[in-house]
Amino acid sequence: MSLSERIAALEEEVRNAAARTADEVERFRVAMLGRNGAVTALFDDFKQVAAEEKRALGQRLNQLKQSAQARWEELKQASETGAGGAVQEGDPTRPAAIDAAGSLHPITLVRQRIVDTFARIGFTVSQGPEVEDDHHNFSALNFPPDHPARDMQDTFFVEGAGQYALRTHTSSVQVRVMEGSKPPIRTISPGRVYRNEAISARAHCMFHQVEGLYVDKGVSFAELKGTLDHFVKSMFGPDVRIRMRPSYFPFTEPSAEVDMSCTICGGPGCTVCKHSGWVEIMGCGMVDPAVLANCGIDPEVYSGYAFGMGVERIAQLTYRVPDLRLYWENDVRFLEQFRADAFRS
Ligand code: 2NM
Repeated sequence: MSLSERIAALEEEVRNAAARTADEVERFRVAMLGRNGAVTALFDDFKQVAAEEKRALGQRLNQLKQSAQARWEELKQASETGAGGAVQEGDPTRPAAIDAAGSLHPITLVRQRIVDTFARIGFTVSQGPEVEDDHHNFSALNFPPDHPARDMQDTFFVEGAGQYALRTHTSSVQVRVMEGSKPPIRTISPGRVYRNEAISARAHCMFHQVEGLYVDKGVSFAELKGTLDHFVKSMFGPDVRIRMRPSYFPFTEPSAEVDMSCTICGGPGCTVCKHSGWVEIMGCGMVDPAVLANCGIDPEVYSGYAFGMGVERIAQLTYRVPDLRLYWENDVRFLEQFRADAFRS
């Protein structure tokens, strides 16, 4: 390689030189400008150059030495200030990564799916206050004056405002709908509810409900069952079945608990269904005629069904959430697992 070519090669090397640490900067200096460095070696060889070439090559050689020194200063400064200007990785003009973008909460996602399922079959959506009076939360719903749910132990009462409490269910919204409109009424009320309970893996003092109500002439228990069967299949798939067990609520007669076949084990039994093959998902029943009358609807003319479910419970079965406390701890390792569902249209 001629001296001219070796100068060109070193010019290129100096231009592209990178060094992150002080050690690397020093290695660059030694390799180029040290006593046995590449630039120094060229000065030795320069002595051999023919007289007529000396002027042009000498100039280039001096420039090379100057740019190697300048580059060394640059690298040294960058490594000291941590500016990193010496090392260029990737394209600095590319758009910022959006890895840290948030998404919808699993309770929001599941509540939307529940609401959409009922909206598609003609249910409207009703909302009401979270601070309720005794009439809408208890009395109109047929709770006797001495019912344990009215106890301080179970309900958060608003201090200094005796009859007001945080609603314990969204049935209070449905009382408002029945009082304010005429049948046919077909509505669901999603929302937050509050109960004075110790927080555990299975219970929280605040949770979300979706309650449903259908009032018209001739509404039957068979329609209730068919609607809930459709709902469960649309949420969990066509192979899921439901069953009903007799139960009791103050505001419905007859009343039932609804179980669905366990989606975790598919029947044979697991810890989620406690080896029964069935998991409880909601309560329901025919609206008690006394409740209809309390809300200004003639029970001789109309009948109705109602149901209520906990959104946390439905989400738990959808996503296999092992502990209800996970919903409100805001640990991103939990929350980020729902990103794919949140951005699915
Ligand atoms: C449930 C279970 C059974 C219910 C009753 C009413 C109303 F306002 F019509 F009386 N709304 N929701 C109801 C019935 C709620 O939740 C477990």
